[in-house]
Amino acid sequence: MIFLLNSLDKNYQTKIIKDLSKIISKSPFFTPTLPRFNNPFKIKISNAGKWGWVSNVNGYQYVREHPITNKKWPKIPKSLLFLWQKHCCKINLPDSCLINLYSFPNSSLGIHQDKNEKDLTNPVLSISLGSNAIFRYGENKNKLNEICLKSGAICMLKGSSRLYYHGVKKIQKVKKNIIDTCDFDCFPKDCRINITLRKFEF
Ligand code: MD6
Ligand code: FE
Repeated sequence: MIFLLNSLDKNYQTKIIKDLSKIISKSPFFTPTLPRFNNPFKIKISNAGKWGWVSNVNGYQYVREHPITNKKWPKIPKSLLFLWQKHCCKINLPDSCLINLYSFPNSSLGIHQDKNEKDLTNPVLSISLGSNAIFRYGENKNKLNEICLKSGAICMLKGSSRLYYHGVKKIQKVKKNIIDTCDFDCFPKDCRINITLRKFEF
């Protein structure tokens, strides 16, 4: 797993948060549920791009439409496509952008692998914004490393780390949360947002 801590400056983070607010105005956050017993995740999600990741009683899936509005997902903003081109690939662009919302204080995300994509040789790129995440990752489920992902951090699953296990143990409030500074009603106070860019189709 590759970590680029402090990768994005405040201006760039602000631009992304503004672009996200436009996505959320058309495609509101919703609570996914776990496949087996249908119990809710401790985060909310939304998507942009041709394919949006969802989870419900039927399993994990990539779908073309928002499950509540039944509308197509908004386009992935240029600010995010540019980061993919810079760090992953100039030619093949992502067709899926998952937006995870962690509302302080008790959001978390279980240990998982990202393996619902058709071609697992394509990388996954993630961007962290707002509150800190205590992020756990590793090749082996029982031997995980821990790192603090702050606002502006980029991380990537690529090459030999593509199928690493990972999850968010907890969220830590920060003194100055850049999302609060931006003052958009769609984002709760002290939240963390994580964006993951992927190529779902071949
Ligand atoms: C999160 N991230 O940071 C959850 N997946 O909130 C992920 O699940 C993730 O950070 C694939 C690649 C990078 C990630
Ligand atoms: Fe993941």
